[in-house]
Amino acid sequence: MFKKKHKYNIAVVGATGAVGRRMLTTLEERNFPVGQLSALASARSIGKKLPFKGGTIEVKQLTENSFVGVDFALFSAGSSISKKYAPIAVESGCVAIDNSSAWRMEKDIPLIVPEVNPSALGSKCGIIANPNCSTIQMVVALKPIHDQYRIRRVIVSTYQSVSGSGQKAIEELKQQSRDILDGKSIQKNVFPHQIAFNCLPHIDIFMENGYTKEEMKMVDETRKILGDSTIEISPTAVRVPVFYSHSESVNVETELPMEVDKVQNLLSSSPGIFLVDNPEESEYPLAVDACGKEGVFVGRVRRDLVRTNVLNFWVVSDNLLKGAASNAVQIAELALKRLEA
Ligand code: 25A
Ligand code: L14
Repeated sequence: MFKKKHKYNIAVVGATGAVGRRMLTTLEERNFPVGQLSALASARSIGKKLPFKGGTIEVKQLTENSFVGVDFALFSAGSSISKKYAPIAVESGCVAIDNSSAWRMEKDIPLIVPEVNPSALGSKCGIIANPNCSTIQMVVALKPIHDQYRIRRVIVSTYQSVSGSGQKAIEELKQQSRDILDGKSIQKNVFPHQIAFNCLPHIDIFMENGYTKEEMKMVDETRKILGDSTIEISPTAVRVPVFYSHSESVNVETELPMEVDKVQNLLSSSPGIFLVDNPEESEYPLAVDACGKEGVFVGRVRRDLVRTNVLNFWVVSDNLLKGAASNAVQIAELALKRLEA
């Protein structure tokens, strides 16, 4: 790996996308020590200008030579690009932080949420995988509960915003909403059904077991990140007509009995979590409030009606930030700390 420096050269692959743009703003907002920055995308976007630190940077085409002299490469251009180019980046001496699902479940690839399993990074810094957005916000909330009470089972339903499917999906929700209100017929390109004024229990592809790949990512990645393959997880992933932030209803069963106020205190003192739990004043986490923020927001913490070792809560986070760009930049910060230690 590269040596400790004052500033680091960064490449963002997929810089024009919904996540790539947030990677640029997050590097800026978190004051990452950026030296040279390259914004890379497909040939379609050559010459396009993206805002960075008060100026603009010009988008270049991704090629095999894009990583020469680069220290950190942040990928968010889909799995096939990551499969091909992340090894090339590592070969050129980069730490490659990958937001796609391409490398997450590979045995030797660390899958990191800095608040949850920083030690899994180890000293090896080749490809580092950024987990699935729905998984990240859930494990940030589950980690303190698991440490204290030992989780046995999780039943989760997600309410996922359209921005998870990229910029074209955001446009599709806008256009369908306008067309329906104007009494016109709608176009479907990104989603298999009308998404405006509708809910689709279908994210990513269906697997042979009847679950979707998004649901299975939540099962497999949660176990890998929490380092416990015995946790039972029962997921349902649903796309809802919301632009930004994913929400989740989580039912968690633990080995030891829990008390609501103790769990609330535990959550509010845990890294990355903000407790918003004042139902008398109609205060609970909301997608529109979480949008643009880096935190994971938890509320509606309540006991199961009968059992003392089961709780329900509601967790919301910006899928493009903590679910993708912010977590990726935090991983880069963690890798830097290891380097400087
Ligand atoms: O294959 P997968 O894994 O299923 O992933 C599919 C898609 O999901 C998104 C991402 O879409 C990805 O392509 N995605 C992946 N992980 C995600 C996550 N965790 C995620 N979304 C949310 N959370 P996307 O549209 O957001 O970004 C696609 C980016 O990849 C670049 N790209 C595609 N093919 C490439 C490539 N880069 C290099 N080589 C290739 N062969 C793609 O670049 C984009 O940056 P582009 O040049 O094709 O740009 C697309 C054009 O889209 C417009 N646009 C995008 N965002 C905005 C926008 N316009 C205005 N505002 C925006 N915010 C631009 O016109 C841009 O030029
Ligand atoms: O595995 O909400 O990171 O469509 C990113 C986008 C999962 C689906 C991933 C979405 C995908 C997600």
